[in-house]
Amino acid sequence: MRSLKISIENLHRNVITSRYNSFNEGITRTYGLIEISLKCILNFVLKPYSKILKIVSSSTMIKAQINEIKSLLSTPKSIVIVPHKNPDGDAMGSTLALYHYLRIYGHDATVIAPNDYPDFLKWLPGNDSVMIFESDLDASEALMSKAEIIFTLDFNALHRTGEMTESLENSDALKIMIDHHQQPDDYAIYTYSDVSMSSTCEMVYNFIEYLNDLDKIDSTIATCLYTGIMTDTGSFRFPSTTTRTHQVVGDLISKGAENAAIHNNVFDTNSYSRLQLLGRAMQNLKVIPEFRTAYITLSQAELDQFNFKKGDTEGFVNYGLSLKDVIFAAIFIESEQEGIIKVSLRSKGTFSVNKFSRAHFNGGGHDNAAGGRSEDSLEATIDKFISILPKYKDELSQK
Ligand SMILES: [Mn+2]
Repeated sequence: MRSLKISIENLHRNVITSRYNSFNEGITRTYGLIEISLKCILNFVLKPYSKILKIVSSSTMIKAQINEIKSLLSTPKSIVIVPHKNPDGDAMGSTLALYHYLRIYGHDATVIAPNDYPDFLKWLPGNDSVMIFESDLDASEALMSKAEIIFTLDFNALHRTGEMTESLENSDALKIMIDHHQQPDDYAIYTYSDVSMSSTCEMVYNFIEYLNDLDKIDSTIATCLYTGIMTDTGSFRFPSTTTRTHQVVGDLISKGAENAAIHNNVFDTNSYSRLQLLGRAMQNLKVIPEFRTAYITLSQAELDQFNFKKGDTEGFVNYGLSLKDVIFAAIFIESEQEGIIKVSLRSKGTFSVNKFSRAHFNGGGHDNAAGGRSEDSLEATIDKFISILPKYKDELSQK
């Protein structure tokens, strides 16, 4: 069984999959019989073992798909590139890197973000070209309706784009997904999904490599990709950081990414009020030693008191995990505007916060980093959280 699992996982890794045979213009979306039957067999055989993809391809098919994408991109197209709602460094880094890459070939490409993102990402090259769906509805809809291709980056299901979901669902554009989150939905013609990847930015690097274009990566693209890999790996310390990640990052530095400056731009731009808010969050930190769990709360009143701006609480949850012996950390942030409690979860080792969030907080993500939400009050949400922990006693007492 073990060898079967390993070979299947190898098969899954680094594959570009497609559900349809699509040709140059993406108009003829006829099912390929061979592909379908292979898909059925593989889905049936793999189901019990597969965590990564429902659809897989053989390596020859990967090549065929790369060639299809290559020919698709060989003439200038109208292209829209979409990150998830509340975009982070990886989402903005990957979409902007792809934007710059596609522009080299004369494509009419635009990044449309579902909503605004924090200031610490606004220095990214190409930032001024980003359209915000929420605040520029008509122009965004116009671009999406004329788009021939839509790339969706760093998310696994269309509803992760919030208000943009319907427009994306209704769009006739050929969709290409590049993402590292678990359990990708089936909406794209081409799905490049790999949950072992550190970041979508590392995958965009691979994607450009598949297209034989590493020499097209200039300092601008390198800067965007470096930013996303750095932020999604917690500055190269999360377990998803591999030898390959460091090789990619090394190459990006040699192509002109200024690593020290990028780190400074992202992490050393705190406002005084953000540090004060961090101080409050640390005072609110609670530890439950029995379950090796730590959690933080921030109420709307506390956010207001410290002049909260989007992105200010980014990374706060990780402080819980920095406690000795703690392997599960959570932060609960009240949002009066959305009428919810935003939940952010982190873990070390094998305890899956993705599963935990899917089961209890309407969310998901990665095994060691996930998000979620609660419609209850802050107090009720905390009560619920604490009451659930005993169910996970065995997993949480792992050493
Ligand atoms: Mn990511």
